[in-house]
Amino acid sequence: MIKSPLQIARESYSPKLPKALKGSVKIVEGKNTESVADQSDIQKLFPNTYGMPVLSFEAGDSSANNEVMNVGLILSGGQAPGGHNVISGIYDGLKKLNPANKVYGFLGGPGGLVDNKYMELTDDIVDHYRNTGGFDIIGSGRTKLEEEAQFDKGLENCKALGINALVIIGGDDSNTNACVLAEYYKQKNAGVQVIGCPKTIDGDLKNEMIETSFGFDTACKVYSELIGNIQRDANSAKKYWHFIKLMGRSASHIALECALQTQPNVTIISEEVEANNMTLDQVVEYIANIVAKRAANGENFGTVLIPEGLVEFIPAMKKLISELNDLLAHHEEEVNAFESNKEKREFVVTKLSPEMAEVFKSLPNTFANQLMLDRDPHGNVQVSMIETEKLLIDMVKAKLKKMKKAGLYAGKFSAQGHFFGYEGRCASPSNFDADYCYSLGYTASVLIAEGKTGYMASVRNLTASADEWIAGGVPVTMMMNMERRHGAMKPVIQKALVLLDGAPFKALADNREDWAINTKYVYPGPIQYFGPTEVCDLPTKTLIEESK
Ligand code: FBP
Repeated sequence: MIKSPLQIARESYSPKLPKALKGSVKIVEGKNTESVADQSDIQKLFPNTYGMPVLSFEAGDSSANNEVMNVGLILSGGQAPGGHNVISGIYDGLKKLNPANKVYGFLGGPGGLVDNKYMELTDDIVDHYRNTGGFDIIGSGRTKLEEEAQFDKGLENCKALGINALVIIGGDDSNTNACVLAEYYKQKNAGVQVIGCPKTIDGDLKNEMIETSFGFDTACKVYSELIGNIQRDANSAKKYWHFIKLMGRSASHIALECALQTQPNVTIISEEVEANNMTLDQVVEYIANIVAKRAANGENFGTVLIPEGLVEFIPAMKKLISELNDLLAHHEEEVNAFESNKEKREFVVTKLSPEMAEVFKSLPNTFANQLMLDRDPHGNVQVSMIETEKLLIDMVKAKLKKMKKAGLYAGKFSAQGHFFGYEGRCASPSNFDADYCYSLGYTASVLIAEGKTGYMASVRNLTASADEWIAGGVPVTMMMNMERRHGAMKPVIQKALVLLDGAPFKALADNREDWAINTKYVYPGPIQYFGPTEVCDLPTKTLIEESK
């Protein structure tokens, strides 16, 4: 494989570790824990893994197991920068404990465990991937591990390889499944521990003990560089409005972080749209009014950041999507049998409630077609396939036309649409993510050696220097509550949406009127890997605001 000069230089980067992980590690047990909500339900469902204490690591005498251990790794869900460093952290941690320990990677995500597709990781392989982006070392996938038959097959495959522990590197759904698996193996006394690692660029797997998921930092820095570049172009040419949709699934953390980094003219936050019960038309009106105000100052250009999950937070659209999810689950074959989108739409209208049929019919055809696309394996609408940025451009254009007629707008509106998501998911991890991921992986190896199961690796105090980071483990049951999924109440890790009373959102709300009218763009530039720490090692603005 041909490597770029940066890749070659990055190979020798030594990720920074918290000082407690540099030598022998002593485990300190905190208080027993409770789930965030629905305590008695969760306790009943997880009798063997509920209530365990939070663990933190200190330098000191270790009680870790030095016997030979074999560990299996699974990368689950969408790619996030730093996954390879989680793997190298686990690998180095385990090899340090005993060079005879073996690490296997299950291929192509959780499905690899069930289908017994794996490879043994060796020095040569791991060295090749250190500090690189992507999940290509073993691949990822979105197969859901939720049925006992899958757990039993996985156990059989682990036993054949002498695997004593699995590490599942994934988002909230994957870690929920990891916890169910941990409970199942513990209840069976199967001798296979399960540890989770918090991954997702979306930033929505976080709580009191997990300050951020890995990959969020790098992905946001990549998008912010691109937004900054676009803003500079907009401010130079002064002729386009750029509507930029940002990945992040339901939560708007990515849009919010990028807004704090680049100070665009408009930032839509889905959670606020929902809280204010806004209609799509009101969102459009909000944007159009800012376009008109800037035009009055002679500025017919600007930037609008749009979270990809927006449509799901507009109450009428949310209701429509939920009806469509049910409908498509029950009539998938019939819908797919139609040749044209027109026929599909006509069929769908007959199955929706009268109210939602009207909403559906009022949508532009391309948008309605996108809402009918296949769901993901978790039954979610694939928001990355919905071109909200184009929908908003068309609607803002139509609104401005009306405003012009009414004498409320005198300007030119020409817009470009963008969608940033895949550009950042496999980027070379920032120093923050390279260090954080390596520390998470190393932490997972300690949890395994200490015989723990049902824990998620946790590294906290992330706005301090890496030396001062606090590593440990958090029982996954602590993050759980009961939620309705596919028509039944299920235990799941509580998803963290943007908090409207949180410091990062307040930092946006306090400044957005100023940023809307006065051009106050910030141009963050590309991620720096070499150079002064105040340029290269900065955490996200979200973490900085939250730690104030
Ligand atoms: P995870 O939740 O699995 O980390 O995935 C994140 C994400 O990038 C979302 O932001 C996006 O909506 C989704 O994956 C797209 O996934 P896919 O490429 O599989 O459609």
